[in-house]
Amino acid sequence: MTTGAAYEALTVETLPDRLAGIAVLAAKVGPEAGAWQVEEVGDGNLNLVFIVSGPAGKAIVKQALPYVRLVGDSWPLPLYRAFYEHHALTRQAARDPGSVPEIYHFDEAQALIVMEFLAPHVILRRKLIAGEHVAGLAGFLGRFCARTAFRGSELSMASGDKKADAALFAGNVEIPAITEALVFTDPYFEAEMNNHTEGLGPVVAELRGDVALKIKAQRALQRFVSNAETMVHGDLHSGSIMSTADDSRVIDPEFVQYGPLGFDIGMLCANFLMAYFSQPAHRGAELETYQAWILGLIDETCATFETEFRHLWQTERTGILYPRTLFEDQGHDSGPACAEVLAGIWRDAWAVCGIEMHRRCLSLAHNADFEEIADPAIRAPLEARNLTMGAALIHAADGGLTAAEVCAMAREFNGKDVL
Ligand code: SR1
Ligand code: MG
Repeated sequence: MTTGAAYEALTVETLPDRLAGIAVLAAKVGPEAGAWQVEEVGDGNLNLVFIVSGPAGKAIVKQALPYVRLVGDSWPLPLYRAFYEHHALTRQAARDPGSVPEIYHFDEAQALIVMEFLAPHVILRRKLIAGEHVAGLAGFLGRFCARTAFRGSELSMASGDKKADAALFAGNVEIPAITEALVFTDPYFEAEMNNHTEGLGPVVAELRGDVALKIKAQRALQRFVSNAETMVHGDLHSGSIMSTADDSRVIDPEFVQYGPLGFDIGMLCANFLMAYFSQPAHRGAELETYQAWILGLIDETCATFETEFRHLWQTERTGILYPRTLFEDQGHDSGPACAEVLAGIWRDAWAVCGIEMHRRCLSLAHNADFEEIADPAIRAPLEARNLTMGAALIHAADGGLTAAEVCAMAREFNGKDVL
């Protein structure tokens, strides 16, 4: 068993010997570590991910590396992110039961988490690229975002508990710093690690020359770093969701921090929009119906979020914010207060949405939806639609945008020849 030993990255060869002493892993996979099969399947930007299989079943071992995997050891990254991921998963499991994989074991020194092997789940982004449908997806994600947002905030939590939690997660510094730079800032100037598809030059120049846009993006960053409203997942894109045809789970909350209530749903909608704009390169005859399904996801995810948030407002508003003593107990309807909180959530969400649409085409770490379009002459015009809609969203975010209006914008930009 590894507990107490100095950190060492696992390999396919060393894993069975090194983890043989973890009783819960042996119980899930089989008692003879020599009979385990190990495969490294990590395709994300940061970590090692192993599937451990044996006669009794399978488990996942996720281990942090001391550097950014995508870049190499020239970019060191603290191992402590596994500690925060473990705490985030624990809280998400409590706030939205069944939404995340079950944790079997956590080893802080080895920065590793042993957790449930999800099968036959695959990364949602792969399904969206392949044109597959996932029943119940929007309901699941809308509820997840609303429950984790509401139940992690002072709308629900006791003030002391929330402050203690915010203090705990405040130690996660370098990982959110990636978001501060890569997501909010780098897209808007020629940052060192940036890259974009050839042919996008005029669109990129226009974005970077739009000072009002930069101010709005920086305003969103200001809210992201200073507005500790709730515990956010912090990286809720379609690569952080695993689905079957009718079941989904959220994974990978290592970018956890306290942040704006609307952050996660904004980032999520951006990833649906990028799936939408990239579809012409991935689909044939089914293009229109599949794109309509993706926009339907946005609509339904946002509607479910609102419904669930309002329900929690009525049934679980036990924190210091907008207390019943101040409203219902005085014979005053708190509905307008809830509407105002929701309006603030959507302002943040749509700004983040536009910014995420920019960073995945301009900064480091693009997404497969566009990257797997091999021909730049096909990719560039689709990314251009995505980039220009992102800018329109950021500009319009303060204006009370609804999900239906966002979907209408997407349809409009989808028909435009921006380049
Ligand atoms: C250097 S890390 C790049 C990206 O990968 C993660 O999944 C986050 O999305 C991060 O922004
Ligand atoms: Mg991740």
